Order: sequence, then structure tokens, then C-alpha cells
Amino acid sequence: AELERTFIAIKPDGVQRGLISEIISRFERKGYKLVAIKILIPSKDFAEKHYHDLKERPFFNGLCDFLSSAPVVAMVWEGEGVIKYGRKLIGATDPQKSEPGTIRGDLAVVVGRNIIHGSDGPETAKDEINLWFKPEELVTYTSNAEKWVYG
Ligand code: YYY
Ligand code: MG
Repeated sequence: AELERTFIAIKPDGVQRGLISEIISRFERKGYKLVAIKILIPSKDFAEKHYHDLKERPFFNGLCDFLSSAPVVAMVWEGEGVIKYGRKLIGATDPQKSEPGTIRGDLAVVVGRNIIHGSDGPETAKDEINLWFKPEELVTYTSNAEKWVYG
């Protein structure tokens, strides 16, 4: 299987609502492989680095305050097409527009509390993985299920 990786984070609202295992399950059951995971409270400064692309947007400050307000579960998931398909599993940014069956469609109601983050492309995936994880925190391994997921 291809070594494509993406950064996924369960935001403070997802953690506080008890949705960690629900969210992990959706990626795990799909057939993707968890290669890094940790729980932490990011600093405001760190949140601003993570969302640097959005610094001109009116919601930037509130968004960074929120991300740094309580624990976040940071993860790296690996598998074929995981960056694009991970976004599909997550659903549209605004949960009012996310399809049922997606994580945000099923589990969130408003855009400011949409419970999960996922990298939006190969470049941001690389940058976000490097921001949140040290190289030695990423575990390269073969899953026994791989030959059944990929054939
Ligand atoms: O990648 P994604 O999380 O789906 O959306 P972005 O456009 O990157 O925005 C990041 C984050 O900002 C979004 O998940 C919620 C918040 N946000 C908001 O509060 N209000 C908006 N109008 C747009 C985004
Ligand atoms: Mg984004």
C-alpha cells in the first residue's frame, strides 16, 4: 500500500463530547492505518501556527482560542488516498451542509463546533504532520489486515 499520510485532529468539542472512539473507528473501519496519536492542549501560539492560512479571516482569533482551550487528539493516518478520502469521511466544513453519513454530518451542528480537523491536500498534510509530530513519533509498520484491505 502507498505511503500517503494525513493529519487528523479531534478538536476540543469532539473530545469533550466523548467522540474520540467514534471518530477513530470510522478511519479504522474504512481500512486506514493509525501511525501516530497523542492528546495535548495546544498553546494559543501553536493553534495560530496550525491555522496560519486563515489569519486574515474574521473567525481566526476565536478559532485559535477554541483549539487551545482544552485537549485535542492529534493523529496521523496512512493509506491509499487518505488525504482526499479522509476529507470525505469528515464532510463539509459547515455541518449544516455536510452529508449524513459523514462525521460532521452525523455528529455536529454548527461550523464553529465541527469536532474534527483534516489536512486539505498533500502540502498541508506534510506541513501539519511536521508541526504536530516529531519524526520518531510516526510508526511505520505492516498491518496484518493490509493484504485484505488492498488485495
Ligand atoms: O478544513 P476545514 O476545517 O473544513 O475548514 P477551513 O476552511 O480550513 O476552516 C478551519 C476551521 O475554521 C473550520 O473547521 C471551522 C472554522 N470556521 C469557522 O468557524 N467559520 C467559518 N466561516 C469557516 C471556518
Ligand atoms: Mg482546513
